[in-house]
Amino acid sequence: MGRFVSLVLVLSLAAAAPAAPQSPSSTHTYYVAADEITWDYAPTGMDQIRGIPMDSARPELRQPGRFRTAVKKAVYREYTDASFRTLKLRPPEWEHLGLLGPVLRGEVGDTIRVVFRNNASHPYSMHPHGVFYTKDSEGTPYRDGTEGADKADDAVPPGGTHTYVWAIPERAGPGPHDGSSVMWMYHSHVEEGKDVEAGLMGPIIVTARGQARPDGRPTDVDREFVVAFESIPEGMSQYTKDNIAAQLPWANPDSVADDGNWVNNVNFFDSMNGYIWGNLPGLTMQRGERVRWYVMAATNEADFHTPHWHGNTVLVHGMRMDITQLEPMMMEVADMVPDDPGIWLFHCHVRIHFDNGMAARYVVLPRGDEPTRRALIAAAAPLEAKASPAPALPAGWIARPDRADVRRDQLRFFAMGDGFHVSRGQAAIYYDLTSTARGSYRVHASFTQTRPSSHPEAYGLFVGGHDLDNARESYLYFLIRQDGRFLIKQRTGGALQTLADWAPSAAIHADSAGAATNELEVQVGNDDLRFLVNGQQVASMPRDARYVTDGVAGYRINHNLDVHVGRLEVEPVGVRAAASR
Ligand SMILES: [Cu+2]
Repeated sequence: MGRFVSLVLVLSLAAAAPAAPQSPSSTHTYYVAADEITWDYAPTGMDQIRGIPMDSARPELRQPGRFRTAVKKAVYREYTDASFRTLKLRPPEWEHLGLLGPVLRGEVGDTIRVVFRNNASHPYSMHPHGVFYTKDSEGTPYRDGTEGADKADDAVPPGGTHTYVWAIPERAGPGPHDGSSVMWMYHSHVEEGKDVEAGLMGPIIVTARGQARPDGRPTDVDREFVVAFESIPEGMSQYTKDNIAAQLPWANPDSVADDGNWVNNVNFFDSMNGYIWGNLPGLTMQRGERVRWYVMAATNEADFHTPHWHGNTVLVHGMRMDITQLEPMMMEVADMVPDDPGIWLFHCHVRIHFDNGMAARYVVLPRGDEPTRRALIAAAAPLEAKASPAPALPAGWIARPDRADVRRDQLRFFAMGDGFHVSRGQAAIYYDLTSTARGSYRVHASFTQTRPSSHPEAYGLFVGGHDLDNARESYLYFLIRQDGRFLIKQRTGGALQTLADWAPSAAIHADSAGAATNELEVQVGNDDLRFLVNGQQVASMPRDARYVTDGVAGYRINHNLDVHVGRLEVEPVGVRAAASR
């Protein structure tokens, strides 16, 4: 590093999980609505298991009477408060829940309180398994000798609201042969079958007393996944008639019976969390982590499943397995400590289900083997990146698109592995206000472009950012692109000043296939600014007052790119420089 002396201070900007503080015997309040949505079982349009377009992969999807993969459904969605105006964005680690409702959780001794709003067109409810409920919080209409307020929970009418209160006594928590946590499901139970097939199902995770971290994860678990194996007959949902009317205009919705009809028979979607053929995103973990899988099955006579993990084994009730079993509405917990890095199949082993797309992939990243990590992340990226809906930004991160009319959901920047992934989207800068640097410092990060962009688009670092939330925004940026060229510019308000126009450099790893990794670094020294790619200096300029370098550092990624970025590291250098400012 020449005269630069690295201090031990390294700002590692990991994606911290949002923390929900848990005090002794707390009540956890959730605002959950039943919302009608269009759900796509294959949002990437691909059979991701074989890597071919869904149309050519699955000709049976075009047979008469078959719905497209996007159909009307109802799902449980979490809102920020009782106004039910703002959806609570799912953190990246729960993006894989897909069709499932939010994770409701607590420790033994706590209470879960759910304010439920029915935004749908049918009466729905929330019926929990396992936890303690009184008759006004059971969510099921039947002749149980109750009346009045004790019936308000049974079937919440469209537009109605009901608050369910579920206590978590010892008998709702882990038993003698369980680990530190167990999962229960919740689902709508007005017309139980049709409601569940419509999509209304979700998980409750109960952790033993005193064994949950602030974010709810058990203290002896590093990563949790919830996967529901659901053979969903779209011919037996609350929305069958709507989907026939929308998709099969030649059929008469009213003449189609609910059971055993042709629409039912051809429209089974054998899904995992509502995804078929490997479209389930986000099952990524590190070698050696303590991973807890919670699996469950849906409600109908086809819901007999045998979840099978390739590549690694699990412990179920203390017994070693690589496959477990589920009967309708059953729940199991499987603990894995993956020792075998790779992209692995995770599927139902019941042949008719596997043949019909009940398959996903999970990724085990090695520790320390950087080339293999990057290769795995790149191979898994096209799937992760096109997951639907758009994942939330990692905690603490801010995106500023160049254009004011770009919506948040047009940007995809999310935690992946130990860095971040940016895909498609619009040109933007991404930053975390904690990565502010002053004086003399170096900023660096690795960038892996995972596939070519149709026209060379640029990505890289920015430094000296200030006023990033208003029209006076200013920052200095250093970008590269897939044709092996680099650029240095400064943005001040609306004005752009070119400091070094696009020029080729042999230091840049350029690959005609568009998949290359480059380490970019900006060094702000006492007297000059230096710009390095893969450790080689490609440009330098005197440090003077025209270039503002004190401020926020971050990433700049232009549009139509798919780039994995490593952690941004900001290191102060040179004690003399720091002291002089
Ligand atoms: Cu199955």
